[in-house]
Amino acid sequence: MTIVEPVLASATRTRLDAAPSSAGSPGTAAAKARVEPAPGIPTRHGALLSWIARIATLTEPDAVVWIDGSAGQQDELKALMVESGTLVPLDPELRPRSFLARSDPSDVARVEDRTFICSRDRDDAGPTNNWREPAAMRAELSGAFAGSMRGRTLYVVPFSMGPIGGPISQLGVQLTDSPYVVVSMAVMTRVGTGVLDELGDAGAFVPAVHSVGAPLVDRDGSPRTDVPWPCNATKYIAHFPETREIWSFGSGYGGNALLGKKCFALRIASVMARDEGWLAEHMLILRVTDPAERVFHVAAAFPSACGKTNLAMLRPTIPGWTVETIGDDIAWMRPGGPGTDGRLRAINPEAGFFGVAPGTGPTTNPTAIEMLRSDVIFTNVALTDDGDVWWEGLTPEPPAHLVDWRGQDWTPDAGTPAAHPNARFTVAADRCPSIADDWDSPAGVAVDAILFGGRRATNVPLVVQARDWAHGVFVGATISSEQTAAAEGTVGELRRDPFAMLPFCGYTMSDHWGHWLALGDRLAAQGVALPAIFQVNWFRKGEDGRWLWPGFGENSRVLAWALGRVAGDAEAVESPVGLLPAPGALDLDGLDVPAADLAALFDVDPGSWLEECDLTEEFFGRFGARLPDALTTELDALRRRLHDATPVAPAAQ
Ligand code: GTP
Ligand code: SPV
Ligand code: MN
Repeated sequence: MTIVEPVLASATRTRLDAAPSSAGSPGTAAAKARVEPAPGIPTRHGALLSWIARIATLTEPDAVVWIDGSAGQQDELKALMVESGTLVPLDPELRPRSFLARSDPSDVARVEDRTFICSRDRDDAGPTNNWREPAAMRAELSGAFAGSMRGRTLYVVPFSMGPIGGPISQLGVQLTDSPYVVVSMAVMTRVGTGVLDELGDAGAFVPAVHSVGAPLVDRDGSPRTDVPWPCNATKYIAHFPETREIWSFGSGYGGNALLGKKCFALRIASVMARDEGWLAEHMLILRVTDPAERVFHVAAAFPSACGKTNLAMLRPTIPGWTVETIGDDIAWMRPGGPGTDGRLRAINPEAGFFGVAPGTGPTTNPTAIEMLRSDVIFTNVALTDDGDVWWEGLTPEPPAHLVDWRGQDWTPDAGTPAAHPNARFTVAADRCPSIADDWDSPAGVAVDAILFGGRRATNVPLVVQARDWAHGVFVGATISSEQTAAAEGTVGELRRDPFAMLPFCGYTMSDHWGHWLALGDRLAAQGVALPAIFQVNWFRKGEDGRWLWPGFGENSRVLAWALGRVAGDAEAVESPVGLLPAPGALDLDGLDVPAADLAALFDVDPGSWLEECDLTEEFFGRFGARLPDALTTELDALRRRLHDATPVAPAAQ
C-alpha cells in the first residue's frame, strides 16, 4: 500500500498499517485499519473510533486526518488544493482570501434520480422518493466504496448543525476524501474539536460517509493521476432514515457532498423531527422590524433557486422597515419548552451560505454583493483577467474577456453563459452585513408567519393568506414551481414541490403533511398561537413574458402586508383561494407598477384553478390511504369556493 508523505504538518494524521488482505476480499493490499484511542487521536468515543476503522478498512485510504476546526489547518488544506489545481486563488486585493473551484462539467448540481431513501418499508419513503431496500443498497454501496479512497486521505469532520450544545442542535461526523468538501463543511457548519468534546465518550451522532469515488491507485496497484475535481459517473446519495445514516458517492457538488446540509439537516432531520415532534424544513428565516419597532420573525419555503437567499437578505424599499438575516436555506423549528409561551421557535442549523451566484447583483441583492467581498469559495463562476470573479447578473455588461466555468476563453459573443447557471458561493454567515446579532442564538426565534412560494408564471397571486392552519398546510402541500438549475433535469418544467421539500423529505410527503396538521392541532389545543401562513409568488409574468412584479427589495411590501395581518392591522378580502390584500392595504407608495399589471398579479381565474384542482387530486391520489383526510376536505372546499365564484357559462345553463 502506498503511503504518501504527510502534507499537513499540524494535523493529527494517522498512517494506516497495511495488513494481509482477508480471504475473499478484492484488491491486493486491503488495509485493516486500526483507529483506536491513542496519543494524537482526539477522542475516546469507542463507537466513533470503531466506525472510522470500519470505513477506513472498506475504503483503504492512505491516511486519516482529524479536522480540528483551526484556521491554520483550513489554510493548509486550501494551500494543498491550490497546489493540486482544485482551487484557483483570486486576486488578494480584489477578493481577499477567496478561491475559485471549477467542477467537472458533469458534476454541477444535485442528482435527484440518484438520491435514495432506504427505509425498510417502501411506503415509508413514499411515491415521490427513490426507494431502495436497505440491505440491497448496503450491498451496492459496499461495492462502490470498496477501495474508493485508495491513494487519498480520509478526513474526519466532526460537525454540529446548530450551535454546539444548543437544545435544538444535532451532531454529525462526516468522513470524506475530498479536501474541497472539508473546507466547505468548515464554512457551512461548526466543525472540529469542540464537537468531539460535546460528543464525549458515547454521545449520539449521525454518521455520514462521503467519497468522490476516484481512487488514485487501481485494484492492481497501478497509480492513476489525480484531476482538479475528481468524481465518478456513478453516483449514490443514499439515506437510511431508520438508522440515521448517510452514504454519498461519486460527487463533490454541494447538496450531494456537504452532508450536513440537505442529507442531514433535511432528509435525516425530517425523520427525527417526525419522530420527536418538531420540524426540519427548506426555509429561510428572517427578522422584520416595522416603523413602530414591532419585531416579527418569518420562515419561508421556496424551492431551490427560487429566492430564499434573496429574501433573507432583503433591503426593504419601504421607509422605516428593516430586515435582518437569520438563515437562508434551512429551518429547524420546535415548540418552545417549559417556561416559554410554547410557540414554534426556529434556528438556522447552518453556519454559512451556499448561494446561487447568477442573478446576484448590486441592484438585486446588494447585501450579498457586500458579503462576497472576501473569504469566499466560489464554484463554477467565471474568472476575470485581473483575477476576480464574474457571473451573469453581476454587472449589466459582461467583461470583454473571461475564462468561463469550464476553464475556457470566453467573450460576450460566445453564446454560452460564462458562469454555470447553478454556480455558487460558499461564505460564512457572519460575513453577511444584514446578519442578526443573535442569529446563532441556541433557543432560536418565535415564528410569526410562514410563507410558501415558487416560480409560477401564471395563476398564483402575488400574495394570499391561508384561511387557517389546515388550509395553510394544504397550500404548502400543493406548491408547484418551474424547475431551476439547482438539480439535474429540465429547467422551466412545472413540477409539484410540496413545502419546497420534494427532493428533501426523508419520508413520505403525505405523512409530512399529517405531521404538520397534528403539530398544529396539538399547539392549538394548548392555546398556543400558530404562525399565520401565506402563499407568495414573485414570478408571475405578463403575456409578453415580462415579470409583472419588480421583486427583490420591493418584496418588503408583501412582508409588510403579511405582518400587518399578524398584528391585526392590515385589511384583507376573501377570495376562493384565500385572503387577498383589501384595496389600498398593500403599500404601493412610490412604486411604478401599472394598474393593469397589479390587477393581473392578483387575478384568480376559477377555471384554471379548477384545472389545477384536478391535477392536485391526481397528485394526492398517488399517496393512497396515507393522505390525511383534512387535505381532501380542503381540496373539496376549495373546489366549492371556486365553483361558487365561477360565472355559469351560457351554454351550461
Ligand atoms: P437554493 O440555495 O437553491 O435553495 O435557492 P434560493 O431559494 O436561496 O435561491 P436564491 O435566493 O439564490 O435565488 C435564485 C434566483 O432567483 C436568483 O437568480 C435570483 O436573482 C432570483 N430571484 C430571487 N428573488 C427574486 C425576485 O423577487 N424576483 C425575481 N424575478 N427573481 C428573483
Ligand atoms: C438547493 O438545491 O436547494 C440548495 C443547494 O440549497 S444544494 O446545497 O446544492 O442542495
Ligand atoms: Mn436549498
